[in-house]
Amino acid sequence: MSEVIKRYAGNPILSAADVPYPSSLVFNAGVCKFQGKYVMVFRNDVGFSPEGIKEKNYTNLGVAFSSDGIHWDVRDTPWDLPGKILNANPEYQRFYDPRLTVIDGRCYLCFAVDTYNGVRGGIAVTDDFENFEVLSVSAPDNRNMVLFPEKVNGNFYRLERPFPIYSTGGEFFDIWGAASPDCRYWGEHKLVLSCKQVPYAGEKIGPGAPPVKTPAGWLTLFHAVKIHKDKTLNGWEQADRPDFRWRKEYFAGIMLLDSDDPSKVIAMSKEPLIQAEVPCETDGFRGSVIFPGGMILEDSGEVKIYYGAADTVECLATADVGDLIRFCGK
Ligand code: BMA
Repeated sequence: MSEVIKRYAGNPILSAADVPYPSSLVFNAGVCKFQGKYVMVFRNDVGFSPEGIKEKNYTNLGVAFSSDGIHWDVRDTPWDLPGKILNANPEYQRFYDPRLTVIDGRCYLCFAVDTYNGVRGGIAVTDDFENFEVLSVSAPDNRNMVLFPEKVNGNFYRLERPFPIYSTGGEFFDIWGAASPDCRYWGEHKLVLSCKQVPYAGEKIGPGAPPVKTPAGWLTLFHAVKIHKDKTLNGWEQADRPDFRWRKEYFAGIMLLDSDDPSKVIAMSKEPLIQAEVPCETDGFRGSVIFPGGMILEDSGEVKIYYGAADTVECLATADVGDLIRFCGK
């Protein structure tokens, strides 16, 4: 593990036991500071247990609030955003992996949505985590969208992860960037980071948390996947199937993108920032999955990093912003 991050001693910071409605897996959350509070929108999967997956399983999005970014109060009911969008368009099936970015005082939610036509990446905007407006939904297949917290050269900017399966012949997927004048119409698509450039993983990568602005550039987390051919990882997803074993290790990586042109990587750590090590990370539905979705830079220079662990719980690690920049190689 990198020496740069410190895991919160009370991890996980949120799990199914904290949720006042049906819940089995709580993970891959987006987190931001909004109107004086920390807000988390988390993925809540229902109907999963080590004894088996129930026929009726589903995913919804939970909302939690906190005054310190560590201890969370989960709102009484899930956010009916998926239900409302579903009523309007039955093509959409399952909403997951939310990311939150505050831009000019409004909170933007990026989400992945499984549809009858493939996985699509959507962006909605909200002021109260009840009402919302969907601004755009990408063509399939695309997910892991994150928005930058301010406009760059007058445009909204996002990172995303398309899945070009036919050209790559496997799970070799890269991080792309795109710009938009209004968050609805997207263009200027550019390759930002190829999975081949990440020495410790090599298979698919994807944007993690919305980037944070620093004097050295945009500090940007991503996830990177190594598919082990020679060993299996702990995971009870399909414990009843002896022919299936979980083999995909997910790391959190970190890089710096150019302040004026975020399609340019100016530094990237050759080592993972977070690798699964402790039991709540190595053991669960899909063990050894570290999936960062939130990063907050405090005035003190402390950076809070929120990550889903083992597709089962939500965890927190902290680091000093200067150490993270140096860790990237700057
Ligand atoms: C990815 C996404 C994430 C998940 C990860 C590991 O493809 O589905 O939601 O955390 O796999 O299972």
